Amino acid sequence: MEPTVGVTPPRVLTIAGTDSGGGAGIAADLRAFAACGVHGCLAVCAVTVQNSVGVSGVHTIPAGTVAAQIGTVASDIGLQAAKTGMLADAEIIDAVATACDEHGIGAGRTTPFVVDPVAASMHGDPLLAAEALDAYRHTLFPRATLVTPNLDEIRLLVEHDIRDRDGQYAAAEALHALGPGAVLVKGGHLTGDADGCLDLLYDGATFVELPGPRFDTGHTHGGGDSLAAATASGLARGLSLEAAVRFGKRYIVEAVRHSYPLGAGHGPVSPLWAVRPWWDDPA
Ligand code: PXL
Repeated sequence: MEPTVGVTPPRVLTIAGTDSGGGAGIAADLRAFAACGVHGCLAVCAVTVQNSVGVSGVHTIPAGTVAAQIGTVASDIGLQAAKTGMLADAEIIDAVATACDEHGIGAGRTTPFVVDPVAASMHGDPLLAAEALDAYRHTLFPRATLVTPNLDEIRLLVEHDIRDRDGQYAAAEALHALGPGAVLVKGGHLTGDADGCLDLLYDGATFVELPGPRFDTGHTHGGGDSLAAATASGLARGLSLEAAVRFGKRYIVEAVRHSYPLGAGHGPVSPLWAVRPWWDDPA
């Protein structure tokens, strides 16, 4: 018998929804975790019926079952970071907040917590009950180490209609006032910014501009999820917040560069761009 050689990696929990098309949500998160060298755990909040063209059904998981998934993983496996994706409704958000409090997940606690406030799919299909916005503003944001909204989510959360870089700065301040440790205002949806894609990090004291390339692709499904998952992985690996966000940005630039068409609609970013094709090696 041969000895095994595995070493337990850092563990990261995604609290999110499934996408039957395999591009976004938990499918994206778990692949990003694998690509970033961490072990992924999952608390499923909702099952979506979806393909590359749109979302045709949503089935939410009972809030108590979401909380139980978080608790059972945190108490046994232990977590070095957690992130949220599609939480679907206010009852689930409240249950997530309580479970995080009970298990040391959140800003200033042992386990850093990245909140990606998913509200809609790329096609505009709602993934969040409208009345849940207040739960994000008042319950989850104050517990977050980092929040990572896109421009559409920012419009819903703080009513800032961002059109340029100054708008990104103003929105960062408004979002930070809701209480998270830090804010990443993602510029991916700022279509006028033909020169590139600038994300802005703000921790209440310092602004950090994170420039990056913009790619000519409509296939960015799952991009926000992958960025938040990679950033959470960076935190789990012990990086500082700024270093973890840079790690996430470096990862997502390559995932978008390798994005691919799928089905008749929007294809996904490629979360496994870094995986070496071992199957081409001689056996
Ligand atoms: O990319 C945001 C997102 C997150 N989670 C689920 C989704 C989507 C987008 O469609 O379906 C389950």
